Amino acid sequence: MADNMLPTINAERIWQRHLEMAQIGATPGGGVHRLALTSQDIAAHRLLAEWAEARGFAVEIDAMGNMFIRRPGSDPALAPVASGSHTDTQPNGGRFDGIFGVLAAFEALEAVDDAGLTTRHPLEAIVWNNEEGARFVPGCSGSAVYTGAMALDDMLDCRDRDGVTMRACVDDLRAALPAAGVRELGRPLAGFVEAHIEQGPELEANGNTIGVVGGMQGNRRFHVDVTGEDAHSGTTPRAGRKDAFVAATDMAVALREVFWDDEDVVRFTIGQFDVLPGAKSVVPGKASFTIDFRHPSAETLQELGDRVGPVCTAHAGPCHVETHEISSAVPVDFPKPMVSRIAAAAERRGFASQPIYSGAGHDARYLAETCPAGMVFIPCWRGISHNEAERAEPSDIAAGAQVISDVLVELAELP
Ligand code: HGY
Ligand code: MN
Ligand code: MN
Repeated sequence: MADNMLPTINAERIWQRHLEMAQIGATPGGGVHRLALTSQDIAAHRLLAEWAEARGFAVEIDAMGNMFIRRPGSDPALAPVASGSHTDTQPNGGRFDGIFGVLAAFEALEAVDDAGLTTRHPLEAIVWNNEEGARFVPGCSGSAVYTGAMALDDMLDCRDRDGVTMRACVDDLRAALPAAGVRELGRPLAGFVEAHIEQGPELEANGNTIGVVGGMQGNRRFHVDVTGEDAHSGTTPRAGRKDAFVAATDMAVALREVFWDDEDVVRFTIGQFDVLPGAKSVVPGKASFTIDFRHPSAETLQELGDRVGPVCTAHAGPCHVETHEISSAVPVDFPKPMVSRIAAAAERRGFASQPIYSGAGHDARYLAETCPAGMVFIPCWRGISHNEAERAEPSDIAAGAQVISDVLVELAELP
């Protein structure tokens, strides 16, 4: 298709849609609190579905709560070409993480529709359920169940901290969108590209607009439970204590040393740390914490990750410790033809671009196991993300959406 035939996205429209979406779950600090399939997240799905219905696009939901918005192609027998990301956020998330990829995908469908273009393959904009894993652990369960990397019933049986199941939340989503069709789980896609803010400083530092993502590092996540004995803080001698906080902090300090590398490539984070009963005059009998470990090397992930259990046991003292591996994902490289296609699309549009590697995890990781997949990054202010101060510029959002639209249109013409 001649370059001048490629539809042009509407920069103002996609920016206004970001501002509208940012109202759903808006926090006083300027961020967004929209945990997976809470009423706020369901409201975001409903708003998107309203926009889709106004366009005459079909809306479907699968058994894992993933939502698919489709613009038909000339050959309905062909698998859809898709783009998308997630609407759920971290507890104090930003206004662009995830939602930019969803709105870039939707804008691509709208630009093609405005241009009156008939594509061979259907085009789809997808909202993957529970990417962040802030409410239901593990994250990316929507895309992982879609691709078969995680089991549907296991993920539907997951409970949040209040004991609510994912299954009940998917039912709530379907009840909120009664007009949505039922999508069978795992229907193949002919290709998938995801747009996302970089969540790192590289593009901004280099003055580039588009990051052509070559791959994504792997991860291993653990939950560590330490059991000691509640005791009176005034009468219990140190020698007689089974202080779970002391044991857990000894473990954390020891783990930080094990995961310390001078090259600063290892990403080791203890993001949740709970102490019970949490009373100032009670020696804690329970402590638990999470480990989020990431690295680009599968061997290092294996070697260092396997040390979590033994290190925790060695520092348990008089307490008992159990380490559970919550989830793991190997590093992924996107197929070269897709990476080149994205780079060429950015080049044709004259966007300053560079190759880049993703430190963050994304749904495209799982899609890459089932179809040609790739990612497009845009800069975010100082690389800040998972933070209410997260910020992206309208011009970069428009550029990212334009590359997504161009790539989707090209893919939709392939046999
Ligand atoms: O944690 C991640 O990498 C993603 O932002 N959920
Ligand atoms: Mn994200
Ligand atoms: Mn995120």
